[in-house]
Amino acid sequence: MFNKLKDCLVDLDRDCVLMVVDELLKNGVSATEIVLGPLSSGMEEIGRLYEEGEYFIAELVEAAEIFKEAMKKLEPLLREEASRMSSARRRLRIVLGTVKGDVHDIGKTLVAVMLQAAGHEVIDLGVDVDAEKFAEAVVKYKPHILGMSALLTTTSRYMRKVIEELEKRGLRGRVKVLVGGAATTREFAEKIGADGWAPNAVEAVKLVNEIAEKISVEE
Ligand code: B12
Repeated sequence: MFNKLKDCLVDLDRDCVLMVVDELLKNGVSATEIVLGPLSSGMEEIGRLYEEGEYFIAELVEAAEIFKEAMKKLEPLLREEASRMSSARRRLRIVLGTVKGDVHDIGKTLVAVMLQAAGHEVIDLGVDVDAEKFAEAVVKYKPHILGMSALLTTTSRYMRKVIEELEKRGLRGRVKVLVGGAATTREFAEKIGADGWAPNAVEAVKLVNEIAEKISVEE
């Protein structure tokens, strides 16, 4: 049924997606597995079809809408599941945003939802966020963590600029910088001087919880 769900999404069949999501839930599959499994790999496949010239921007828009509609049903369950996986002793404050020039927000929002559900405070700056705005948010909210998302190769390079802006303003030592999004890798994160990287929302929560543990031990 996982394959069926992925196929329904790739075929942009909204009704089929919602129906199979219901069936999977009825069969006891977790919302986290559904979102990070077939729905995410369906989006990846849609990206591939776009790259190969079979799909166009209209199909990407449609896929995003279907994904968001499925999320309406899944989000309350995701929150419940993420709250159960939380083991952090300390609630951290996280400023999150998609970097300048990039409007992809599905993955970033998913990370925000799961982090909040795991007990952390999230300030979501939205999309197309420039280095100045990130730096100002660090001053204003005093977060423990700054999280950046990028889905485009071109915009992922901007993450380095944000880190440089923090350095320039003497703020770099105040926050841990985490990066993610389809255009990033662990190696990339290391290269630009970030403190961490995660491939998906569950791993992002684990990473933040690890940082929370370290902070509470240090204090
Ligand atoms: C849907 C989509 C769109 C939608 C976005 C709608 C929206 N509201 O987000 C729309 C139609 C707007 C769009 C536009 C474009 N897109 Co687009 N899009 C996609 C697609 C198909 C799916 C993205 C998605 O939502 N995935 C599902 C989520 C759940 O996964 P995720 O984002 O990766 O997030 C997870 C992890 O990465 C991680 N994570 C994410 N952020 C963070 C942050 C932190 C801190 C951490 C720790 C973890 C983390 O956790 C998340 C949850 O598990 C991808 C394909 C792909 N392979 O990603 C292409 C893709 C990203 N798009 C692409 C392109 C080229 C474009 C356009 C340039 C097309 C054009 N010519 O206009 C524009 C750019 C617009 C812009 N300026 O941003 C390319 C990018 C190629 C590249 N390497 O640069 C891709 C890869 C498609 C492809 N294969 O060619 N797109």
